[in-house]
Amino acid sequence: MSKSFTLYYAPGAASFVPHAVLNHLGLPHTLSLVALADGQQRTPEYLALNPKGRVPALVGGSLPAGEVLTETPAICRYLCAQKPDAGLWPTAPLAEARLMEWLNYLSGHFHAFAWPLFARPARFSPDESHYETLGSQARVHLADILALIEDRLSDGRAFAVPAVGPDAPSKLTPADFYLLLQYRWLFVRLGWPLREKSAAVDRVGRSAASPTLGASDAGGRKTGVLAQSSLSLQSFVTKTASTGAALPRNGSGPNRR
Ligand SMILES: N[C@@H](CCC(=O)N[C@@H](CS)C(=O)NCC(=O)O)C(=O)O
Repeated sequence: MSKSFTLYYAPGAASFVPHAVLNHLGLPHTLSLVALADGQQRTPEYLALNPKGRVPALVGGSLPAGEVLTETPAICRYLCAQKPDAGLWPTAPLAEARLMEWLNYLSGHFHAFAWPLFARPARFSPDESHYETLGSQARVHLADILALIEDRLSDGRAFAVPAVGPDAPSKLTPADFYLLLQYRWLFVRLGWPLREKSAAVDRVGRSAASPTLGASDAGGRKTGVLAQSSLSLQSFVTKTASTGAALPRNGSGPNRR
């Protein structure tokens, strides 16, 4: 039996994405909680493991002793290489490039820039009186990003990476798990009525929330990655339909900023 990976994670954080990959591929793993709200990511012990002070971080499994892998796209790449036949990481050059295009955009633009502008304004200004302005700018950027993503997905594709020919149809990839997570951030933290306003993102998010993610045990208790990562699929599905909050209007198009 192959050695178990350890994923350092926090509920609802970016670690959801490699966690979903581990689950989907059936790779043996254990989870190690890093309580972000308690500042555990900045303890000397965790910083010794991951000097970036962030989750996710991956150790163990097939990684050589002492290797710590960080950055969501890199971790996903490594995990998918453990089970290439599962096809979660496409090998057709254009499909692979499209996947990297998505992961770069979601992790480098959405997650690293627009989201912290809203969720971590102190990273952008030490002056608290700026936070409200930063928050409204964040909403504009996030609305633009969502509009762009919605536009990309509205050609009816099943998943984020489009079909690149008859031999490479649109298939589930780690980008779909990332989309599902960020979609939920927008819903939970900003209360955006995504189901009505972003039908295509909603459709792809639901496809990614596969039975593996939402698995239950015999007693009906949620056991899948959605439960472990505090992503309740049920509340995700029902609440996205019922909120009445308004989406901010776009600036002047997705590519303006
Ligand atoms: N570029 C990293 C970003 C990871 C990241 O920012 N993780 C957040 C949680 S979503 C975190 O650990 N934040 C802790 C902090 O900022 O103190 C990746 O893609 O994995």
